[in-house]
Amino acid sequence: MSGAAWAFMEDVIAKNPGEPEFHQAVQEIVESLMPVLERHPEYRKAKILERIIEPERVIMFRVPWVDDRGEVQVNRGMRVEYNSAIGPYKGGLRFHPSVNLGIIKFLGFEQVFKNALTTLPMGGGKGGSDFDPKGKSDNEVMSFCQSFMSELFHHICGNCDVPAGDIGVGGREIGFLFGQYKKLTRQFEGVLTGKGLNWGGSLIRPEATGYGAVYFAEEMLKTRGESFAGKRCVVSGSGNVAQFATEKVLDLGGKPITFSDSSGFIVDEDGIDRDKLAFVMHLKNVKRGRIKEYTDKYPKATYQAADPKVDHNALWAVKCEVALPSATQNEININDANTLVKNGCYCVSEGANMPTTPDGVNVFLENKVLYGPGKAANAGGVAVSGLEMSQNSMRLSWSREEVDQKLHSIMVNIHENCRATAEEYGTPGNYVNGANIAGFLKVANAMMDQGVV
Ligand code: NDP
Ligand code: 2IT
Repeated sequence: MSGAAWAFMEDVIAKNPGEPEFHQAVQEIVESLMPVLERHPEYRKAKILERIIEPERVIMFRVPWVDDRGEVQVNRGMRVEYNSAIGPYKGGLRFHPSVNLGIIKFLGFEQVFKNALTTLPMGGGKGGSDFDPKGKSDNEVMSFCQSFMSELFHHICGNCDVPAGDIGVGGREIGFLFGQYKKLTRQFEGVLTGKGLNWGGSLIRPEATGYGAVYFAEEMLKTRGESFAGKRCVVSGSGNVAQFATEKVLDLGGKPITFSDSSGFIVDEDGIDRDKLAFVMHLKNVKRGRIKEYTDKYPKATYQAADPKVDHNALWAVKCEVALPSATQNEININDANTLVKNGCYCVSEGANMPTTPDGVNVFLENKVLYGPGKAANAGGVAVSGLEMSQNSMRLSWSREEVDQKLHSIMVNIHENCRATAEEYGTPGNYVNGANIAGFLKVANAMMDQGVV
């Protein structure tokens, strides 16, 4: 890192103590942007970088609720309204015990650039809670969601801030949150995306992130005259993104062989076909079970429990050509990246947000791996959220084919924009720089137009 970038980061770390994921996300952007700031003294003068890393607003609140035993529980809720230069704040809500302000800030920060890449008019934001939906009854999840929305509704609306799902927040949670918003405001509006199909949701929204990550990988593979046909694909996670990434890999003739959750992972050397995927979808979405149960149904597959004591994730030692990390941040470290490369993996498309550590990213770049960073590769989810907002405003809904075709062309565009921008700034093939610079330029120019606000 250059001296100027170091000095900048020292200030960021001092001002935002105890937020390592946020520092990590900012540092990557700062490194990518140094050549841009050199070319554009007007951004330096207007302190665009200093302003863009500062959230416009942070809201933190108490979420009290009563569990099934009649006991009072207290969680913490938050919403980081990061940047509204190009549209209303837009980004998901994460419900997971690990949630803290630093994690929500890193996610909100990444969202600003990601949303700009979609070409749709959406600013960036993120929210969530340390609430753990795992093991809770539907009634407890509803009580929590209602209490969470009883505060959040003061801050969101269809034209100002539009949350959606993320880890631990899917169709069930969005339903409870929407119901409470409507009760409190008497407004039936597009204030959340990922809604049910018969009350304002968009076709293809559940599929969009996973499909989009695979469309992005397909574009990267095409630059080397390759396709998914016959490729062994290692997928992490077994939630929304992992499931639909797997579905699209099958559509394109690839061979998905793994799923994971926080307890461990399964490997199915015969390949995960559509019937097996349907089993996983039912297991995870309806039964809310664990991925280990896959081996009860398909005994030829193997299960390995996660080992938090080791400095690698054994999932990434499964031999593959394509890796689709789709669980959580920092799930691929430098050891995992080296193992993937050593075993012949040459395409990594990130369904998750920031799943690779910075030294892991360097391994991919040094080894000329086709590496699609999350803020480009997983932008399909928020892009279809943007399309859901458009349909809500027009009070109509598009067909499955129409939305999928728009998603596909958005992902092709994002890929081309990242590719061309990386080349323009002297780092051909580096999609990290391409995504960071292209996303930044759009937001920075809007901020320049709008004055010091
Ligand atoms: P889900 O809650 O549907 O699934 C999350 C999956 O990841 C589960 O299998 C979960 O396992 C696993 N997981 C979560 N936390 C950890 C952890 N700390 N260690 C190991 N495994 C973990 O979430 P999504 O599929 O929606 O999200 C997955 C990733 O994709 C996240 O990084 C999210 O930010 C990103 N993303 C999601 C988008 C969306 O539209 N949903 C859009 C863009 C990005 P377990 O059940 O054990 O917790
Ligand atoms: O990280 C993400 O892009 C999401 N969780 C989806 C956000 C959205 O508003 O659809």
